[in-house]
Amino acid sequence: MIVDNDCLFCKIVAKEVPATIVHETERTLAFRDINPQAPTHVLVIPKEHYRDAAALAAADDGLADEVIMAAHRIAEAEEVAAEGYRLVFNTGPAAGQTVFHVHGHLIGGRGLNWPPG
Ligand code: U5P
Repeated sequence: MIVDNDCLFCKIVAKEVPATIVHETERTLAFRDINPQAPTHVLVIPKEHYRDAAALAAADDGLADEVIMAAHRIAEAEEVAAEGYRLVFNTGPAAGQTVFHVHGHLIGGRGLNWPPG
């Protein structure tokens, strides 16, 4: 498994940094964002280190699907799936990516504007 020892989210996967984990599978992990932007704001990640969504999809056939399905299951568990939610993969600094371990922001529980800021 690819691990980056300097990566904050790899440390969360290793349980070296605390996080409020809401969902875990063999290859994915999901935890609450420490700075939530909505009533539901969960970060969904592959345990393996990939810098962004494109690197994940290119490197491991099927793992991106697992991340997206995990997000949907969490949305159902949080009871935001029926009304609708957003799943955002900020990709690159101009898009606001600050942690370079791919993560989907699952955001829901309130009305969401479009276009985003
Ligand atoms: N974040 C956490 N836990 C941490 C550090 C950062 O949840 O220990 C969150 C930030 O609040 C931010 C996200 O929403 O990680 C990184 O998202 P992005 O800006 O890289 O898309």
